[in-house]
Amino acid sequence: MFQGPLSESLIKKAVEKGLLELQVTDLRDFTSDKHKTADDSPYGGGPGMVMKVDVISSAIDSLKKKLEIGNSKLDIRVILMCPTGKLLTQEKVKELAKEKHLILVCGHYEGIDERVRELVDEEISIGDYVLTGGELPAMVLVDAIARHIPGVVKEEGSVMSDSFYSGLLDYPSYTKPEDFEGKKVPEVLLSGHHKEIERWRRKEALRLTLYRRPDLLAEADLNDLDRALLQEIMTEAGD
Ligand code: 4FV
Repeated sequence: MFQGPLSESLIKKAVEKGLLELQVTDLRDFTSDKHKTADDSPYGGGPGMVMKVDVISSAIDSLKKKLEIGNSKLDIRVILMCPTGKLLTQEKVKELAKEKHLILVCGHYEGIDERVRELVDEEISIGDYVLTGGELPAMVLVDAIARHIPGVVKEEGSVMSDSFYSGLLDYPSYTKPEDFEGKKVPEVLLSGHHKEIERWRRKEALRLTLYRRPDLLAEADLNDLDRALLQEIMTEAGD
C-alpha cells in the first residue's frame, strides 16, 4: 500500500533530495512459524483477528537496533496509529516534524493485542472512524509531517499560510479566469495593494473560521487587528 502514495510528487522528491528517508518493514519477517502468522483469534472469542504482540515487539526492537548502530543515544519515537489514539492536529504534526526518527506501527484486522500499547511512546488517530488498517493513517501522518521538513515544500510561505498553521482556516484563493460565469474575483485581489490584500485575506480567514470552526477561533491567538476585523464582520453581518 505504501508504494503508491509515498512514491509520488512532493514525498518522492523529498526522498530523492535526501530530506526524508522512508522504510517499510514487513511484520511477517518477524514471525516465527512457517505460515508467517502475524495475527491470531482473540482470547475470549469474538469476531476477527488480532495482531500478535510478540511479532510487533521483535519488529520494533530490530528497527531500533538497526537505527542505533553507532549511535545508541538516538532519539526514536514509536507511534501506534489507532482509532483510540489522540486525534492528530497540525500542532502535533509540527511537534513530530522536529523528531529525527519515527517508527509508525500500523494495526490491521480487528485490532492489535492490548500489550502493544506498552511498546509505543504515543497513540495517534486520524479521525473518529474505523479503517481497514493503520497503513493509510501512517501515510497521512508522513505526508503531513513531510510538509514541515525545510526544503520539501518549495515556498515556505505556503506552509506558513496553511489552514490551522496560524490556528485559523485558510483564506479563499482565486486564479484565472477572472470572471467565471459572472462570478468575478474579488477586486482587492486585482488591486496590487498588498497591505489591502493581506488585510482582506486575514478578514476572510477569520470569517470562515468564525462561521465554520468557532472552536478554532476560541483557541487562536488573535491580535488587535483580528479583533477589529471580527467586529467588522459581525457588524456587516448585523450580528
Ligand atoms: C485508525 C484511525 C483506524 C482500526 C482497526 C485499523 C483501524 C484496524 N488508525 N486512525 N481512525 N485503524 O481506523 O488511526 O486494524
